[in-house]
Amino acid sequence: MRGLLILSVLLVVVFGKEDFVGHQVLRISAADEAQVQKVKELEELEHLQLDFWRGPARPGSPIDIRVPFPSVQAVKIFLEAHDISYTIMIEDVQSLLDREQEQMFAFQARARSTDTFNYATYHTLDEIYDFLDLLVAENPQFVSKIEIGNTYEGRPIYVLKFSTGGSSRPAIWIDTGIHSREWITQASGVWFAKKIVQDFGQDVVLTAILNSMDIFLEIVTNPDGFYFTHSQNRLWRKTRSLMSGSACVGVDANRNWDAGFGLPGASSNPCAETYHGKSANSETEVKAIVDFVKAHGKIRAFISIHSYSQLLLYPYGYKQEAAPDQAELDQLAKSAVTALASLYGTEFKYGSIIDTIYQASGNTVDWTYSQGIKYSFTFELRDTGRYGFLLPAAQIIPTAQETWLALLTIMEHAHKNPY
Ligand code: 0X9
Ligand code: ZN
Repeated sequence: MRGLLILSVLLVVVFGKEDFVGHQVLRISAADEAQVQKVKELEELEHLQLDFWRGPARPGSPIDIRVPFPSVQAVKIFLEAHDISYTIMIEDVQSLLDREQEQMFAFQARARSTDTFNYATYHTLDEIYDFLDLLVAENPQFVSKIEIGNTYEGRPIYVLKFSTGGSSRPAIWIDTGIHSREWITQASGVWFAKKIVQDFGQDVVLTAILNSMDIFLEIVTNPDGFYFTHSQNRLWRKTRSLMSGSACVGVDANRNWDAGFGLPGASSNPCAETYHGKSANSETEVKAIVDFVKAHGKIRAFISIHSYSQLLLYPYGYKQEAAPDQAELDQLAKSAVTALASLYGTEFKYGSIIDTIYQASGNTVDWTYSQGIKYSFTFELRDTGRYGFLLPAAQIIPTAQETWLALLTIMEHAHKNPY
């Protein structure tokens, strides 16, 4: 315990990392719409520096908030005064971060092949970028790395392409990590990449898919943010772009797309975690994908992976209207979550974004759907809030394995139902 304390003090002093000592994650159960409104009032109080991990949504669905140490008493008193019930999900955020760091440092050796790479721990940006190169070098006929653009801070943005040949085949797109703090997603992305290489030629379903379609996989979709989660603030969500006229940094890359941009379900406040940015596609990380998808022209399934909450979602997020393909998407989502649950019993809910979580405008899959990509889905991986964004590394492989079954279901459906 003492050692941990010293370690965390050292980290702050030496690297200037943001510390989360005494921060708690509270789970609030708002009983009715009036209580939801009260919680939204809390969100408006900027001095409290609250970080909403989940919600606010409809009454009955949990709202998880990270509360900085100096605000803990005030928030609890506010909730009690309004008779709003809550529980403490995480007693001390920093102690989970310390455990995560210890786990990472225990496995520091740089992998020299994708067989010795440790899939059961979290990795830095450099380690993941090295992994991409190893995978390409080991499978030059099958895997290639495409640079689709550069980040705000100038880092290259890479997409892996898995292709058995042909020219301009229809394709499947998968991205992870557009929200940088959702580490389970980038870690799962790495595992998917290795899985695709291992299973091609072995697994009948995957092999059939790859004999007529390509797969594109963007593992680190927000590289600047991801770098920042390692170097400065583990809980950074947005991009790292600077805004003229504001001291706050970054845009929510899942509110920056050109579908219902700027409508309710995003914030116009640059300091907010759901800030939509000054215009659609203002973020180079978003624009790079937009340009790629348009130039490709044959993306048939687009799957954007987030955490947490255990959900499989389809459009729309920005409006209440049912998507024209709602019935088919709903059936497919049901099959996918059934496949996912078959491995470890993990239960996912499914439905449209707006019905299942909350209104989210300018989100990725509303835009891809508007471009005619029928099989546009978004996942929220494990867990349901015990650890939230700080999912222990021991859960990386099981999470990736179960998610892969759902991905295969969607990819196979897209393969068998060409349009
Ligand atoms: O608010 C979001 O962007 C998503 N939740 S998260 O905790 N991952 O930030 C929910 C929006 C629904 N859309 C997608 N997941 N794409
Ligand atoms: Zn997310």
